[in-house]
Amino acid sequence: MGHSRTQVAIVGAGPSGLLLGQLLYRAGIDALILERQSADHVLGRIRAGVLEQVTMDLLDEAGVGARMHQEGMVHGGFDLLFNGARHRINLARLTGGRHVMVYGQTEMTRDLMAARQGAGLLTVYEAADVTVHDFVSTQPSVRYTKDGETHTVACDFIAGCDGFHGVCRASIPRTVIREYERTYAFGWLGLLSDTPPVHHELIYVNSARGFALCSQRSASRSRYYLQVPLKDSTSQWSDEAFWDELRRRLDADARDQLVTGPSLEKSIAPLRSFVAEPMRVGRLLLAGDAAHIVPPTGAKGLNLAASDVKFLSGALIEFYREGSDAGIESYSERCLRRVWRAERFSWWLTGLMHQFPENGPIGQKLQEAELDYLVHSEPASQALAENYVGLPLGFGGDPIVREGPESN
Ligand code: RFL
Ligand code: PHB
Repeated sequence: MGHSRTQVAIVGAGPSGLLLGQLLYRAGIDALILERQSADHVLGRIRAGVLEQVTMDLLDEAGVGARMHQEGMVHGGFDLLFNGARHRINLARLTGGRHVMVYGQTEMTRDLMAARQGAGLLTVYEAADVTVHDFVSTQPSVRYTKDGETHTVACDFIAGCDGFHGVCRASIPRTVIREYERTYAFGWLGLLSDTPPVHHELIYVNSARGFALCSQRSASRSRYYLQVPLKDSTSQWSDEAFWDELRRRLDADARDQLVTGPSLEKSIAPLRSFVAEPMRVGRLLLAGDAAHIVPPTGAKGLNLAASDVKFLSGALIEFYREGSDAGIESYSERCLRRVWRAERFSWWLTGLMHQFPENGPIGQKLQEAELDYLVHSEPASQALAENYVGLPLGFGGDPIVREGPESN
């Protein structure tokens, strides 16, 4: 049985864990990362594609932003397609010049892994049976098995970056943590292909046949999604069936432009809205999908993970440099304010864009009326754009109260 010590034990080597590890390393704080899967498995998961400014800035701060700036695609807008017609949401104009970056989570993870390896830092992949202990004390520890041997790591803090199905949140007594959840009756069937994207920006589609999304990873690699019933499996969806259904949900122009090809990957992701409160119990701090899930419609999941990590790394750096636990104490509250705003936005956009059979034809008509309002009202477009590019980290000071002469 091996014994060792680190300052911060990080469970999970997804974007949250790797980004936290890199920021701590640059601040001179020692961290060990434990990951259940192999590195190849982690890189094989095709997930997010849209980064907000907060995430881009944090990648720069971690010293891993170079390839993103070179290869990522800056998008100043996206299209909403409904009632057979497309309308552009001009993010840059509506938000005073802000934009998003289209750069795959896979590539971001690859950059973080390379930086960690380059710095000679330890990530234990295929760490089995990870357990967390004594986190409501100043001497927590984590235990894991690797190649049949059990290891105990003593630490000051445990960072639970182990995603929705991880062990960290599950180890917190139910009396201390409250979970809010909604599951949806449909999922997203995603297809990745080496074909040029149908459009230079993203297209979010509301159609009577269900939601669709046209996204991309590069000038020659596309990512498409279809809303499908939760009971569907990928084996029911041949590439042909996928492309046929996508064509049916697109407008005539996009249908003509669409280039199809063999899929490189196909998977179904269930949709969920979920928040666990609080995000810290003693010296166990949850970050990213371990604490909250949003349906992917608003492209917020990875970006929320990044803002959690920003707050968490800041709190830990403050603790080690200044001996202050103020940042640790306020961690959960600071994160949750931003989390709930992103939950609200993702919930709303999901409700607006997907088919809910229980709402019947009137549901479809109401969605179309709201979308029509959204693209023709400047304030409504602005609210959409402001949320899509990402609310600023410190957003939320005093409420804005405007008083005109008529309010006397
Ligand atoms: P992850 O990526 O799930 O990583 C958690 C890691 O922890 C490991 N783990 C364990 N390790 C040790 N011991 C255990 N007991 C463990 N249990 C689990 C896991 O193997 C894994 O490696 O969570 P993290 O780091 O918090 O990152 C969150 C993001 O991955 C997620 O929010 C986004 O992918 C969500 N998301 C999107 N977010 C965006 O911001 N923009 C998007 O455009 C976007 N599109 C998406 C998405 C998620 C999707 N799916 C598949 C859910 C599109 C899709 C289809
Ligand atoms: C993606 O490219 O995977 C993607 C883009 C935008 C979203 C969700 C997923 O809202």
